[in-house]
Amino acid sequence: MGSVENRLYDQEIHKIIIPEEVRQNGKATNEIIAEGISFLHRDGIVVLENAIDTAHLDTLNALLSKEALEIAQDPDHHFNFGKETRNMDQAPPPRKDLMFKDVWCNPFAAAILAGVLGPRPVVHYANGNTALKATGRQPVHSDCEFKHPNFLFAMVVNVNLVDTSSENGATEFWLGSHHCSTSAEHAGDATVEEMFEIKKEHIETRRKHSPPIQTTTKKGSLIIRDLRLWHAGMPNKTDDPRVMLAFVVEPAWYQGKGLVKLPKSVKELVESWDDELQFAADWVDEVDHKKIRSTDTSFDTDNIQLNKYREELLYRPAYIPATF
Ligand SMILES: O=C(O)CCC(=O)C(=O)O
Ligand SMILES: [Fe+2]
Repeated sequence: MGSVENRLYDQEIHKIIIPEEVRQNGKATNEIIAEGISFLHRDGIVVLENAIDTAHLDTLNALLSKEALEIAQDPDHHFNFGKETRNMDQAPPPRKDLMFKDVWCNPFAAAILAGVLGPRPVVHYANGNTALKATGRQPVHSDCEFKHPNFLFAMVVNVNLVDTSSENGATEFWLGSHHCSTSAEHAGDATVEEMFEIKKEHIETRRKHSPPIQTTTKKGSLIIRDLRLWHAGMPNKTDDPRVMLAFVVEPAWYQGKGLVKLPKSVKELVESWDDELQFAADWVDEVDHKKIRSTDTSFDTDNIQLNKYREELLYRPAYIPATF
């Protein structure tokens, strides 16, 4: 076998198609769980197709694509990686009639997540990324801007409310990059952006054998990815906002710092999902979802032992060579 750099790997994002009767039944089979876990470990990403009732997504999209234009006018609103990418935070409304279980606590995603993170994983973040018409793209980054452990500790569930393709800004993913993604590969700490971005030399080395992929997804799909996976928001060339919800789920033992701001009016509903996914929530009287900011949260841990051994757990052991 030649060296990694002499070969081009023709990678694809693995898709699991949930049969319609299984989706309606809402119970993950061991086959779905095994396939999901396996490809998540291998590639750091997997897509579940036909996992969500598309009528739920249509309802959310009708509301959120309208709100997107309003939010974009707010001069204080946060755009990810600069205003020219036109990629902004946009959270789902935490309203009982709009908190569809197959979106907020998808049973197939929950079962796979329990398989990789341990029982009753915890949701620490519920927000979204909306790509408005733009020409600029995001830099390649991972969503871990802090000194994170060199093992799997958080997963993102992305739910696009529409079909996606390179036309409307489907996310670019770097398959397998979670295997070589430690804090050392990040560009620096001079700016917040640098803390997220991956060093150019590592990106170019990896591009030679495993170039990035911008896959198409059908409405009704959800994407699960390792928080360490390299990726980038891409320009939406159309006039319709591409709204993509994002939930970050962490192991119960990790004791993540992040809290989802939720109104007390949905406490009973959310707690009824406890056996599948728990929510680390800040229960308040009222939530304006249009003001939720990704910069107000952290995917870091409060676990005393993980903090005690943080420096030791940051990097791969010296006997495992770094390959990008
Ligand atoms: O919107 C996307 O496709 C990805 C956005 C993203 O990765 C980010 O803002 O961190
Ligand atoms: Fe990101």
